[in-house]
Amino acid sequence: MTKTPLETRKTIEQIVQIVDKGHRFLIAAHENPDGDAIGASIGLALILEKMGKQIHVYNRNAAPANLQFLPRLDLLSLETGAPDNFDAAIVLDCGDQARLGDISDSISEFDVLVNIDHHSTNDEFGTINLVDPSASSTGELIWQIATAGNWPISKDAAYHLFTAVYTDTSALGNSSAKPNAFHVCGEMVEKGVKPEWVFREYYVNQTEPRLRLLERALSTLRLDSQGNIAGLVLAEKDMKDTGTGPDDVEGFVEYPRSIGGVKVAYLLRDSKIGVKGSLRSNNHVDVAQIAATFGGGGHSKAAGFKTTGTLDGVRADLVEKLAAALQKES
Ligand SMILES: [Mn+2]
Repeated sequence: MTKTPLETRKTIEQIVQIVDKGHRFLIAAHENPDGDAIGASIGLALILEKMGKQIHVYNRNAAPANLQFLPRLDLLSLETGAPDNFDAAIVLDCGDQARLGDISDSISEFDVLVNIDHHSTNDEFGTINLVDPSASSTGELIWQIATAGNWPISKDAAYHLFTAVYTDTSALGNSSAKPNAFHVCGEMVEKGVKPEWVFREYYVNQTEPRLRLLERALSTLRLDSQGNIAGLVLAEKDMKDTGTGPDDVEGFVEYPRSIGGVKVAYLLRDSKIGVKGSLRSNNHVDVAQIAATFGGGGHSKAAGFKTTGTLDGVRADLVEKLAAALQKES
Protein backbone atom coordinates (compact mmCIF):
# COMPACT_ATOMS: atom_id res chain seq x y z
CA MET A 1 0.00 0.00 0.00
CA THR A 2 2.82 2.40 0.81
CA LYS A 3 3.79 4.29 -2.31
CA THR A 4 7.31 5.22 -3.37
CA PRO A 5 8.11 8.97 -3.35
CA LEU A 6 7.81 8.95 -7.16
CA GLU A 7 4.38 7.30 -7.05
CA THR A 8 3.26 9.79 -4.40
CA ARG A 9 4.42 12.68 -6.59
CA LYS A 10 2.49 11.25 -9.56
CA THR A 11 -0.65 10.89 -7.48
CA ILE A 12 -0.31 14.47 -6.28
CA GLU A 13 0.06 15.62 -9.91
CA GLN A 14 -3.11 13.69 -10.83
CA ILE A 15 -5.04 15.37 -8.02
CA VAL A 16 -3.77 18.79 -9.08
CA GLN A 17 -4.98 18.12 -12.64
CA ILE A 18 -8.43 16.96 -11.50
CA VAL A 19 -8.91 20.10 -9.44
CA ASP A 20 -7.43 22.46 -12.05
CA LYS A 21 -9.73 21.05 -14.77
CA GLY A 22 -12.93 20.59 -12.74
CA HIS A 23 -15.42 23.20 -11.58
CA ARG A 24 -17.69 21.70 -8.95
CA PHE A 25 -16.38 19.68 -6.03
CA LEU A 26 -17.82 17.86 -3.07
CA ILE A 27 -15.45 17.86 -0.09
CA ALA A 28 -16.21 15.51 2.81
CA ALA A 29 -14.44 14.13 5.87
CA HIS A 30 -15.15 11.66 8.66
CA GLU A 31 -18.10 12.15 10.99
CA ASN A 32 -17.56 13.68 14.45
CA PRO A 33 -14.84 15.78 12.82
CA ASP A 34 -11.62 16.64 14.67
CA GLY A 35 -9.14 19.43 13.97
CA ASP A 36 -7.66 17.61 11.00
CA ALA A 37 -11.03 16.73 9.42
CA ILE A 38 -12.32 20.30 9.77
CA GLY A 39 -8.98 21.98 8.99
CA ALA A 40 -8.31 19.90 5.88
CA SER A 41 -11.92 20.24 4.63
CA ILE A 42 -12.35 23.98 5.08
CA GLY A 43 -8.69 24.68 4.30
CA LEU A 44 -9.06 22.95 0.92
CA ALA A 45 -12.47 24.55 0.36
CA LEU A 46 -11.05 28.05 0.90
CA ILE A 47 -8.22 27.36 -1.53
CA LEU A 48 -10.65 26.07 -4.17
CA GLU A 49 -13.03 28.97 -3.54
CA LYS A 50 -10.18 31.37 -4.24
CA MET A 51 -9.51 29.49 -7.49
CA GLY A 52 -13.12 30.22 -8.53
CA LYS A 53 -14.39 26.65 -8.05
CA GLN A 54 -17.82 25.77 -6.74
CA ILE A 55 -17.53 23.79 -3.55
CA HIS A 56 -19.82 21.99 -1.16
CA VAL A 57 -18.34 20.84 2.14
CA TYR A 58 -20.29 18.07 3.82
CA ASN A 59 -19.95 16.60 7.29
CA ARG A 60 -22.42 14.57 9.28
CA ASN A 61 -21.70 16.73 12.34
CA ALA A 62 -20.97 20.36 13.03
CA ALA A 63 -17.50 21.49 14.14
CA PRO A 64 -16.93 20.78 17.86
CA ALA A 65 -16.78 23.58 20.44
CA ASN A 66 -12.98 23.68 20.59
CA LEU A 67 -12.78 24.47 16.86
CA GLN A 68 -15.35 27.24 16.81
CA PHE A 69 -12.56 29.82 16.79
CA LEU A 70 -11.71 28.92 13.18
CA PRO A 71 -12.80 31.25 10.37
CA ARG A 72 -15.40 30.47 7.71
CA LEU A 73 -17.09 27.54 9.43
CA ASP A 74 -20.19 28.68 7.51
CA LEU A 75 -18.78 26.64 4.62
CA LEU A 76 -19.54 23.41 6.49
CA SER A 77 -22.89 21.86 5.56
CA LEU A 78 -24.82 19.01 7.14
CA GLU A 79 -26.65 18.56 3.82
CA THR A 80 -25.32 16.03 1.33
CA GLY A 81 -25.19 16.98 -2.31
CA ALA A 82 -26.33 14.76 -5.20
CA PRO A 83 -23.39 13.13 -7.08
CA ASP A 84 -24.72 14.57 -10.38
CA ASN A 85 -23.96 18.08 -9.16
CA PHE A 86 -20.20 17.58 -8.95
CA ASP A 87 -17.24 16.84 -11.20
CA ALA A 88 -15.51 14.98 -8.39
CA ALA A 89 -15.67 14.16 -4.70
CA ILE A 90 -12.65 14.69 -2.46
CA VAL A 91 -12.77 12.65 0.74
CA LEU A 92 -10.41 13.66 3.52
CA ASP A 93 -8.99 12.07 6.67
CA CYS A 94 -11.40 9.16 6.42
CA GLY A 95 -9.82 5.75 6.94
CA ASP A 96 -13.16 4.03 6.70
CA GLN A 97 -15.86 4.76 4.10
CA ALA A 98 -18.54 3.89 6.67
CA ARG A 99 -17.56 7.03 8.64
CA LEU A 100 -18.76 9.33 5.86
CA GLY A 101 -22.21 9.72 7.40
CA ASP A 102 -25.10 10.03 4.97
CA ILE A 103 -22.87 9.77 1.89
CA SER A 104 -21.03 6.58 2.91
CA ASP A 105 -23.01 4.60 0.31
CA SER A 106 -23.60 7.19 -2.42
CA ILE A 107 -19.91 8.16 -2.48
CA SER A 108 -19.22 5.08 -4.64
CA GLU A 109 -21.40 6.60 -7.38
CA PHE A 110 -18.81 9.29 -8.09
CA ASP A 111 -16.83 8.59 -11.25
CA VAL A 112 -13.96 10.57 -9.77
CA LEU A 113 -13.43 9.93 -6.07
CA VAL A 114 -10.23 11.37 -4.60
CA ASN A 115 -9.30 9.79 -1.28
CA ILE A 116 -6.69 11.75 0.70
CA ASP A 117 -5.72 10.35 4.07
CA HIS A 118 -2.93 9.40 6.44
CA HIS A 119 -4.58 6.47 8.29
CA SER A 120 -2.71 3.23 7.67
CA THR A 121 -6.04 1.35 7.87
CA ASN A 122 -7.46 3.21 4.83
CA ASP A 123 -8.51 0.56 2.28
CA GLU A 124 -8.08 2.94 -0.69
CA PHE A 125 -11.76 3.16 -1.62
CA GLY A 126 -11.22 6.06 -4.04
CA THR A 127 -10.59 6.03 -7.76
CA ILE A 128 -7.47 8.04 -6.88
CA ASN A 129 -5.85 7.42 -3.52
CA LEU A 130 -3.27 9.50 -1.74
CA VAL A 131 -2.91 7.49 1.45
CA ASP A 132 0.33 8.35 3.19
CA PRO A 133 0.73 7.04 6.76
CA SER A 134 4.06 8.87 7.01
CA ALA A 135 2.22 12.22 6.87
CA SER A 136 1.32 13.75 10.23
CA SER A 137 -2.16 14.69 9.10
CA THR A 138 -4.42 15.16 6.12
CA GLY A 139 -3.82 18.90 6.45
CA GLU A 140 -0.13 18.29 5.72
CA LEU A 141 -1.09 16.41 2.52
CA ILE A 142 -3.41 19.23 1.43
CA TRP A 143 -0.55 21.68 1.90
CA GLN A 144 1.70 19.43 -0.24
CA ILE A 145 -0.90 19.26 -3.01
CA ALA A 146 -1.63 23.00 -2.88
CA THR A 147 2.08 23.78 -3.04
CA ALA A 148 2.61 21.38 -5.96
CA GLY A 149 -0.30 23.00 -7.81
CA ASN A 150 0.77 26.55 -6.99
CA TRP A 151 -2.65 27.11 -5.48
CA PRO A 152 -3.42 30.24 -3.47
CA ILE A 153 -3.36 29.72 0.32
CA SER A 154 -5.04 32.66 2.09
CA LYS A 155 -4.51 33.45 5.76
CA ASP A 156 -7.87 31.85 6.60
CA ALA A 157 -6.93 28.70 4.69
CA ALA A 158 -3.56 28.74 6.48
CA TYR A 159 -5.36 28.82 9.85
CA HIS A 160 -7.24 25.68 8.89
CA LEU A 161 -4.24 23.79 7.55
CA PHE A 162 -2.14 24.85 10.56
CA THR A 163 -4.85 23.67 12.96
CA ALA A 164 -5.10 20.36 11.08
CA VAL A 165 -1.38 19.63 11.43
CA TYR A 166 -1.02 21.16 14.89
CA THR A 167 -3.90 19.29 16.54
CA ASP A 168 -3.23 15.92 14.85
CA THR A 169 0.35 16.08 16.20
CA SER A 170 -0.77 17.15 19.71
CA ALA A 171 0.73 20.64 19.27
CA LEU A 172 3.71 19.20 17.34
CA GLY A 173 4.46 17.08 20.39
CA ASN A 174 3.79 13.48 19.34
CA SER A 175 5.73 11.01 17.23
CA SER A 176 3.92 11.88 14.00
CA ALA A 177 5.45 15.38 14.11
CA LYS A 178 8.19 14.77 11.53
CA PRO A 179 10.25 17.58 9.93
CA ASN A 180 7.60 18.22 7.28
CA ALA A 181 4.94 18.89 9.93
CA PHE A 182 7.15 21.64 11.39
CA HIS A 183 7.90 22.87 7.89
CA VAL A 184 4.20 23.15 6.99
CA CYS A 185 3.43 24.89 10.29
CA GLY A 186 6.32 27.29 9.70
CA GLU A 187 4.92 28.18 6.28
CA MET A 188 1.50 28.83 7.80
CA VAL A 189 3.00 31.05 10.52
CA GLU A 190 4.68 33.02 7.73
CA LYS A 191 1.23 33.48 6.21
CA GLY A 192 0.07 35.15 9.41
CA VAL A 193 -1.12 32.29 11.63
CA LYS A 194 -0.60 32.94 15.35
CA PRO A 195 0.17 29.58 17.02
CA GLU A 196 -0.36 31.01 20.52
CA TRP A 197 -3.94 31.81 19.60
CA VAL A 198 -4.65 28.32 18.25
CA PHE A 199 -2.96 26.79 21.32
CA ARG A 200 -5.03 28.86 23.72
CA GLU A 201 -8.33 28.32 21.90
CA TYR A 202 -7.86 24.60 21.33
CA TYR A 203 -5.87 23.34 24.31
CA VAL A 204 -6.20 25.80 27.17
CA ASN A 205 -9.75 27.13 27.15
CA GLN A 206 -12.02 25.05 29.40
CA THR A 207 -15.63 25.09 30.51
CA GLU A 208 -16.79 24.20 34.00
CA PRO A 209 -18.98 21.28 32.75
CA ARG A 210 -15.95 19.78 31.01
CA LEU A 211 -13.86 19.95 34.18
CA ARG A 212 -16.75 18.37 36.15
CA LEU A 213 -16.80 15.56 33.59
CA LEU A 214 -13.03 15.16 33.86
CA GLU A 215 -13.40 14.89 37.63
CA ARG A 216 -15.76 11.94 37.15
CA ALA A 217 -13.57 10.32 34.53
CA LEU A 218 -10.47 10.57 36.73
CA SER A 219 -12.33 8.90 39.60
CA THR A 220 -12.51 5.75 37.43
CA LEU A 221 -8.74 5.58 36.86
CA ARG A 222 -7.51 2.02 36.98
CA LEU A 223 -4.06 0.59 36.39
CA ASP A 224 -3.44 -2.97 35.23
CA SER A 225 -0.49 -5.16 34.30
CA GLN A 226 1.85 -3.72 36.94
CA GLY A 227 1.10 -0.16 35.90
CA ASN A 228 1.65 -0.72 32.18
CA ILE A 229 -2.00 -0.18 31.28
CA ALA A 230 -4.08 2.75 32.50
CA GLY A 231 -7.60 3.76 31.60
CA LEU A 232 -10.76 5.70 32.33
CA VAL A 233 -14.41 5.04 31.69
CA LEU A 234 -17.40 7.36 31.37
CA ALA A 235 -21.05 6.36 31.57
CA GLU A 236 -23.77 8.12 29.60
CA LYS A 237 -25.13 9.36 32.93
CA ASP A 238 -21.87 11.23 33.65
CA MET A 239 -22.39 13.32 30.53
CA LYS A 240 -26.06 13.88 31.29
CA ASP A 241 -25.38 14.92 34.90
CA THR A 242 -22.65 17.38 33.92
CA GLY A 243 -24.43 18.71 30.86
CA THR A 244 -21.60 17.73 28.53
CA GLY A 245 -21.43 16.15 25.10
CA PRO A 246 -19.07 13.84 23.20
CA ASP A 247 -16.83 16.81 22.25
CA ASP A 248 -16.01 17.40 25.89
CA VAL A 249 -14.31 14.00 26.18
CA GLU A 250 -11.70 15.00 23.60
CA GLY A 251 -8.20 14.58 25.04
CA PHE A 252 -9.22 12.81 28.26
CA VAL A 253 -7.28 9.71 27.25
CA GLU A 254 -4.09 11.75 27.59
CA TYR A 255 -4.50 11.77 31.40
CA PRO A 256 -4.00 8.02 31.99
CA ARG A 257 -1.40 8.09 29.23
CA SER A 258 0.61 10.73 31.10
CA ILE A 259 1.35 8.49 34.11
CA GLY A 260 5.01 7.50 34.23
CA GLY A 261 5.56 3.90 33.14
CA VAL A 262 2.22 3.57 31.36
CA LYS A 263 2.66 1.86 27.99
CA VAL A 264 -0.95 1.78 26.79
CA ALA A 265 -3.86 4.00 27.79
CA TYR A 266 -7.56 3.81 27.03
CA LEU A 267 -10.79 5.72 27.51
CA LEU A 268 -14.15 3.97 27.22
CA ARG A 269 -17.38 5.83 26.92
CA ASP A 270 -20.92 4.54 26.99
CA SER A 271 -23.27 5.93 24.36
CA LYS A 272 -26.58 5.13 22.69
CA ILE A 273 -24.79 3.31 19.91
CA GLY A 274 -22.66 1.18 22.23
CA VAL A 275 -19.25 1.59 23.85
CA LYS A 276 -16.74 3.90 22.17
CA GLY A 277 -13.07 3.38 22.88
CA SER A 278 -9.95 5.51 22.40
CA LEU A 279 -6.54 3.86 22.62
CA ARG A 280 -3.09 5.40 22.92
CA SER A 281 0.27 3.66 22.89
CA ASN A 282 3.49 4.98 24.39
CA ASN A 283 5.59 2.09 23.14
CA HIS A 284 5.63 -0.57 20.45
CA VAL A 285 2.17 -1.99 21.00
CA ASP A 286 0.17 -1.32 17.83
CA VAL A 287 -3.19 -0.11 19.15
CA ALA A 288 -4.69 0.01 15.63
CA GLN A 289 -4.50 -3.80 15.66
CA ILE A 290 -6.23 -3.99 19.04
CA ALA A 291 -8.91 -1.53 17.86
CA ALA A 292 -9.44 -3.71 14.77
CA THR A 293 -10.42 -6.66 17.00
CA PHE A 294 -13.32 -4.45 18.16
CA GLY A 295 -14.18 -3.40 14.60
CA GLY A 296 -12.25 -0.11 14.72
CA GLY A 297 -8.97 1.23 13.38
CA GLY A 298 -6.57 4.16 13.34
CA HIS A 299 -2.85 4.57 13.77
CA SER A 300 -0.31 2.41 15.60
CA LYS A 301 -0.10 4.92 18.47
CA ALA A 302 -3.67 6.29 18.41
CA ALA A 303 -6.76 4.31 17.49
CA GLY A 304 -10.45 3.98 18.27
CA PHE A 305 -13.46 1.72 17.99
CA LYS A 306 -17.20 1.41 18.54
CA THR A 307 -18.56 -1.85 19.90
CA THR A 308 -21.55 -3.40 21.62
CA GLY A 309 -21.55 -4.59 25.22
CA THR A 310 -21.42 -3.10 28.69
CA LEU A 311 -18.77 -0.68 29.88
CA ASP A 312 -17.42 -3.20 32.41
CA GLY A 313 -17.52 -6.06 29.93
CA VAL A 314 -15.65 -4.15 27.22
CA ARG A 315 -13.14 -2.88 29.81
CA ALA A 316 -12.34 -6.44 30.95
CA ASP A 317 -12.04 -7.67 27.36
CA LEU A 318 -9.88 -4.72 26.31
CA VAL A 319 -7.51 -4.91 29.29
CA GLU A 320 -7.02 -8.62 28.61
CA LYS A 321 -6.16 -7.96 24.96
CA LEU A 322 -3.81 -5.09 25.82
CA ALA A 323 -2.06 -7.22 28.48
CA ALA A 324 -1.58 -10.02 25.93
CA ALA A 325 -0.17 -7.57 23.37
CA LEU A 326 2.26 -6.17 25.97
CA GLN A 327 3.35 -9.70 26.88
CA LYS A 328 4.17 -10.36 23.24
CA GLU A 329 6.19 -7.16 23.00
CA SER A 330 8.37 -7.83 26.04
MN1 LIG B 1 -6.09 13.07 10.76
